Amino acid sequence: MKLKVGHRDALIIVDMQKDFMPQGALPVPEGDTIIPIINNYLRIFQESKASVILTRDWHPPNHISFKSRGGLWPPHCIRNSEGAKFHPDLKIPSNAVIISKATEPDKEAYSGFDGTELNSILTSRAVKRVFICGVATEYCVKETALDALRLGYLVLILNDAIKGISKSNSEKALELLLNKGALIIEMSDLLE
Ligand code: VGL
Ligand code: ZN
Repeated sequence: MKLKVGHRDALIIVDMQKDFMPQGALPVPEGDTIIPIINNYLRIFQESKASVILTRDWHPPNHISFKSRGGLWPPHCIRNSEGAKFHPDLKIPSNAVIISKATEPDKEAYSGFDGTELNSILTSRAVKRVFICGVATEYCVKETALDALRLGYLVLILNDAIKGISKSNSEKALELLLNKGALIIEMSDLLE
């Protein structure tokens, strides 16, 4: 049985920004290789009148997650910088909703739902299922999916359109998501 995408579905594309791509400040290996696949999902979701959401990491210059403040990461995705831009090859529809997250200096927020309007936007559109792709599997994809599960959405992870920083941590993240009730699917599971 193939899934038919409809107007109560949302495609959530997580953090497909230049700094997370090879050459970026915090590269996800092969992060750019999923762009053509995401573009194909974008076409399907647009044709089906589903919602399209893009999250972006949108840090202030002194964000708590940066090494300078004792965090894990080199500076990345500083708001309004070149590295915070979406990859130019992504075919972003004009009606896509952009969700900026981790915008507060003293608070980490890996999930697209954390401190944002995302849940209220999806609720107002009566969205029931969220299809999640992007980077990084074991950080922002994982936490966005976990929040979506907690909030009561049916969560589908697009396994051919995610990339992680570490292979083993990504596998663990997917296992956790499966255990919590997410479904892991790929392009061939969708009716085109
Ligand atoms: C992310 C590390 C730091 C992500 C964001 O988008 O997965 N990872 N900030
Ligand atoms: Zn970040």
